[in-house]
Order: sequence, then C-alpha cells, then structure tokens
Amino acid sequence: MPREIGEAAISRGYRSGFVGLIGKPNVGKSTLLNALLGRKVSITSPRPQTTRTRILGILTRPDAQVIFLDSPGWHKPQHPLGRSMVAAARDVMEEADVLVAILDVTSGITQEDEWVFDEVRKAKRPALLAINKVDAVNKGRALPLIEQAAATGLFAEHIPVSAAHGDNLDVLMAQLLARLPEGPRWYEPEQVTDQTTEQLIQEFIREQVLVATRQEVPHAVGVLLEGVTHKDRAVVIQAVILVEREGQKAIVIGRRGQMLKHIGTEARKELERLLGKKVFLELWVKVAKDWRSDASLLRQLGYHAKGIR
Ligand SMILES: Nc1nc2c(ncn2[C@@H]2O[C@H](COP(=O)(O)OP(=O)(O)OP(=O)(O)O)[C@@H](O)[C@H]2O)c(=O)[nH]1
Ligand SMILES: [Mg+2]
Repeated sequence: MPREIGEAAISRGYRSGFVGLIGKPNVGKSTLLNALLGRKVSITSPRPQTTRTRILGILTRPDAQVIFLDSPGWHKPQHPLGRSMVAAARDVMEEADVLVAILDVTSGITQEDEWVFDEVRKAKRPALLAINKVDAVNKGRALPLIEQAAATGLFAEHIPVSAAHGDNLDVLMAQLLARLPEGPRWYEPEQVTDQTTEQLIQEFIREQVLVATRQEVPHAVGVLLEGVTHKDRAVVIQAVILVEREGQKAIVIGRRGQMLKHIGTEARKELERLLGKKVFLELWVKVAKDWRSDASLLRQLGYHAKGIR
C-alpha cells in the first residue's frame, strides 16, 4: 500500500552522499577532513599544494554516511603534476552532492578564492562556506569575509570554524547532514578511506619531507615505495624520496645526513601510529630530473592521469 511504503521510506530516513572539500591551497581542507573524521587520512603541512590527489574519507553515523572528498588546492598549474592536481579538484566538484568551500580568515578573500567561487557557481549544487583558522585571529575578523562572500549569493551558510581546534565543526556537520540526499550506506562502517596501506605510507613519508623542507623543495618531492614487509610485530618499509635536482637532494639529505635522519625519525613515529606496529624505515634520496613532467613516473607515483599528457 502506498501509504505504508511512504512511511517505511520516511522511517528509514538514512542519508548518504558525497561532500566535496574545495578551496585554494593551504586553507585547511585536509585538516578539516581529518578533524571531521577523527582520523588522519589526508596529510597536512604548512606548505601550499600538499594534497595532490582526491582523498576519500568516510564518516559512518547511525543516521548517515558522509563521504568526504578532499581535493588539491585550486591554482593555476605550471606543469603536468599541477594539471593533474587541478583535474582531481575539478572531478571532486563534479562528483559531490554538496560542496564545502573553505576560506582562510588570515588571508582574506584573494584572487585564488575568487577562482574557487567561479567553480562553485559553475557546479550548480548546494554549497556551504567554512571560514577556517578563526583561532588565529581576533574575534570578529570573519565578519567582513562573511559579508563579502554572502554578496556572491553562492552559499547557503557561512560558518566560521577552526579545523585545528575543532571549533564549530558540529554546526558545519549539522548543516551538511541537512543537505545530504536520502540514500544507502555505500561503504562498510569500518572503512574510513579508499587509500591502500601502501598509499597511506607513501603519503605519511611525503608529509614529513614537506614539513621539514622549504621553498621549492616540497613541491619537487615525490615518494616511491620500494618494499613493505609485514612481520609479526613490525613492518619493514623501504622508500625512495624523489627530487628533481642535485641541489634538492643535498638539502633533503642535509649536512652529515642530519635532515634525512630527522625526516626518517618523524615519519617512523607517524607510521607506527598508523600501523600500530614497530616500523623499520629505510629512506633513500634520488634525483629524477623533471619527474613532475614525466607521464610514466607520475602514473607510477599514483597521480590522477587526466591532467597528464
Ligand atoms: N591556526 C590554524 N591553522 C590551521 C587550521 N587548519 C589548518 N591549519 C594549518 O594550515 C596549514 C595548511 O593546512 P592543510 O590542511 O594542509 O591545508 P590544505 O587546504 O589541505 O592545503 P593543500 O592540500 O595544500 O591545498 C597547516 O599548517 C595547518 O596546520 C586552523 O583551524 N587554525
Ligand atoms: Mg590538503
């Protein structure tokens, strides 16, 4: 009977859908994803263009399954890797049921943010705006940004948050849930990401290189896994840090190997947390000239093929 079917559907009332996190580089998209999940699935660093691919993070609740899509920061690409990153960000905008655009309150609304707004305009789907890093400024600094963003008419809500401190994330989450369509649970409740353990290991190592280095070096770094051997109580990991030039290699190794040692120690700690086992980590540094423009190496490193020619 139609009435009963109708009631059954309403009492089910389960919501699920894809939520795209978008914004210019370094605004805190990945920090926000990890905070919303309560788990680290996407690496973060003070360097712009940290995230290079679409990163999926799944939050399963009794009433909903929210599938977050973290994306590379929106920018004007300079090489095939950059193009692949922007292609991944564009895919996120197309796949998402709901978009969350993120602004950094400390930088105000810049031209790069305007590009993101343009993309939101073209995407034509429900969008929220999160104004992040409010912990870093005086109260009230978000207000002019909210007014400016509200004038675009693009966003249903403008929510000041601190991803790093967890402030106001409940408000953001409630607004998100209200905009998700009704739907099934797409993923098993235990699953938090679609990345393999190997991909996570690669990324966790790259994160520590980004945190430890400056200027052009972070952008020129890629990590290739050579071996992962799981033993009873330990995991043995061998990885190569790729850079583009001899000078960068010298920086990553550091004087008497100090820098590489530091990176290895920090990465090992993070990997032990991730894997819940003791980790033995062996790192090498290799020069692969202009690897960011080398299609086969880009594929080997797992980057989105669309922007790569
Ligand atoms: N003070 C403050 N810093 C934050 C906050 N959220 C993120 N950050 C910092 O901002 C920097 C960038 O954070 P990410 O999460 O890597 O930014 P992203 O937008 O994912 O950057 P890309 O992947 O490069 O596009 C890091 O140093 C974070 O610790 C916040 O709420 N407050
Ligand atoms: Mg990121």
